[in-house]
Amino acid sequence: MKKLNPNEKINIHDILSDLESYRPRRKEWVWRKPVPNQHIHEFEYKDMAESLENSVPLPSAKYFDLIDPQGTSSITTEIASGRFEDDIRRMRMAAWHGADHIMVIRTAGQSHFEGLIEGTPQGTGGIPITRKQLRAQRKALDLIEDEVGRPINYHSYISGVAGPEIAVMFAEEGVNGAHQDPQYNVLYRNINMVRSFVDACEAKTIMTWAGIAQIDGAHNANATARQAWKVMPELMVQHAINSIFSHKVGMKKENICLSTVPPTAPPAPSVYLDLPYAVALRDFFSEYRMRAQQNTKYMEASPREATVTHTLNLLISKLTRADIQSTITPDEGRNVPWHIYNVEAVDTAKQVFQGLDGLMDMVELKEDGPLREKAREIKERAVLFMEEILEVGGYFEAVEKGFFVDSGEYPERNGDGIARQIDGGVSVDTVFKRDEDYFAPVTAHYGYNNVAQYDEAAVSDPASLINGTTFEDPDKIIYIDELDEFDNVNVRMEETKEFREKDLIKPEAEWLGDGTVLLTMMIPESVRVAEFAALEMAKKMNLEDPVVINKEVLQAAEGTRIELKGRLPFTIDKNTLVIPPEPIILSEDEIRADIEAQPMQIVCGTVGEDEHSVGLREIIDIKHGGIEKYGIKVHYMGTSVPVEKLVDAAIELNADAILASTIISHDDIHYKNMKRIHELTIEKGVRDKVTLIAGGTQVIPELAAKNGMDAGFGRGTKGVHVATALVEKRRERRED
Ligand code: Z98
Repeated sequence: MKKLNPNEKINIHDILSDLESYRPRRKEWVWRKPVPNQHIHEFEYKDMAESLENSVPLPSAKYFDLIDPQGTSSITTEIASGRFEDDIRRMRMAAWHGADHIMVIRTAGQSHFEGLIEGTPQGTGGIPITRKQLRAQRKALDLIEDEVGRPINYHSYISGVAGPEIAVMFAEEGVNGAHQDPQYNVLYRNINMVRSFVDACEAKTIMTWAGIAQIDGAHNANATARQAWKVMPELMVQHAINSIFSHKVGMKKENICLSTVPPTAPPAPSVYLDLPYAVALRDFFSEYRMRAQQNTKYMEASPREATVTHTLNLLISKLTRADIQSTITPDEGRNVPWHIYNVEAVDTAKQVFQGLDGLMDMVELKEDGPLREKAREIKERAVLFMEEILEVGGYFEAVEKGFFVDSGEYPERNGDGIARQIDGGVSVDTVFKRDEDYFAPVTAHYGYNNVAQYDEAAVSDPASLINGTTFEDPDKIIYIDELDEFDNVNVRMEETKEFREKDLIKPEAEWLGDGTVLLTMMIPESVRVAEFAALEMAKKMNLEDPVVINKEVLQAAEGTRIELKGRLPFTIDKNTLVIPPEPIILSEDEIRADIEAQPMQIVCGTVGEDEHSVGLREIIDIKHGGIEKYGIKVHYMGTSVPVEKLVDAAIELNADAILASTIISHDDIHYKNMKRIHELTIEKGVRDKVTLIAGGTQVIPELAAKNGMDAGFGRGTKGVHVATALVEKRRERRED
């Protein structure tokens, strides 16, 4: 396949073509490689990983040579628009920002499907996981990982009624990570427990064969419990059950990841509660991997609040350990699926890990006091919980008795746990004992297969009896393209083709061409009035289907912050845009070097009968990032300076340039003054020695040039723009 060009959009048609013969390049999960004590720019980083070949650094990186150090935790982004073809573009953006674990959420209800589905139907809350969808996304990720220069782990969900079938498909299609936990089936999807645990043996064996990293489902108790911080002992029990079960089935401990969430969020004293829990977990499960999920339970629609909670969660990860760091967005709370906030959350994780690099060289967690006492208490409660499970006869009995997701803090019980029956639930009575002569010539199969009675030599490799299964011989995979002629990617792409082929542009939040925009506004009214006023305003702006997605009270009577989404009813044709050439702005280092090599001095003042000084001070004062900071010597002559005086001063000081600030513009006096300065410098024979620059809110650069200036600057000008012009004009004069 042709390599991706960073300046071209990924071609979804290319991805979809010839999928039948596409084979994934690898199966197993790849961890980041730590590079301790790494030199990047002028810094030594203590615990960062290898850098990327291509990435989008943080905005402030422009002050640091555009470096983009990458932490050692794999960073997850969760993507779930419902259309896998749109998700591919999101994966690329997230990868450029530092995500190397791409989790696609599957469509609502798929965990109850009894088998695999084919084709590419549209999903709700996620995408339907199918072979074609997996193959297309893995193919795209293979290109994206080459582009950014780092392996990208692709991930989705195995738990559910069709777990073993999905596990086989994931192994075949190069999926590298998956959630698998029979307790998830039992508690949250009411799938029969016997079936779930039998299936889990098979699914986990297949995952082991393919090197797929596993994430468990314990964190769901956190999200479901009425008070998430009360279920900490139970969470440890759930982790223990799935972890040791997986290990006994054959999975390597380094591929078993515990899905842990800091249980609280502010206004709770969250770190005080969450840190002992994190420590207790890492004490008990030191050989296993930690997947630190962000708190989702207490996530509201405020992006600011979500980001702060995320940052506190990242601090816990840093103070303890996170092999995988998940990122989550406020979009779950406000139903704006997975757009720019995905990328922002990846940046938040990256930024915090960059900022906290080396923290543990300087601080350490106290070995005594409340941290260790609380951690010990959580562990004790967990051990007692596990002992009681054994006392009542085991896990199944404990589930029947409603031990799990009870709102009491163990050993307290409130009797409101999720109770399931051993002989109840979805797919009950679907487990059958294998026949004595059961014969399964397959790879990575759990339990006995009686192959010996047919061929002794094939016992450890039963698939050899059929010249390999689909695992050894992918050509045996039956690839079905589409089954539904209306609900598929081709139909959807036909509907959106003008956005790919015709240079038409619409904003997008969920799907290509959806036209969704987000508006933020402050309405000086109470929350209820503000909400309905905002909706009315959106209608008057011609936004379709406006919905308020976030309301935050500034003060009950004085004002409300409103965020609103709606759809633009029009498109823009790229070819009709008038885009002026991008102004060249020299880097700060280049300007400084030029001034250092040849010092520069200028004279400046507000000319004519004009007492305004603020604008010019913004341009010259070091405090405001003005030209002084580059080492330019500035002779400020004040306000209402006659143009003759300015020119004479320039001659006397042998200045490189005159900066004339002109605010008043009645009768075009500002342009008349410019013309006069230009003529005076000619009369006095210095025009070719001095750069003339005029600035002010009413100055139009083209008209300034017409009136004899070398450059003119209007509203929004910063010191760096003027410094760039001064350096460039002097260079041009030298060349002449
Ligand atoms: C997460 N975004 O953890 P359904 N298996 C396990 C799970 O934890 C989950 C599923 C399957 C969160 C989502 N987890 C929470 C062990 C979901 C999903 O039934 O298709 O939604 O299965 O990443």
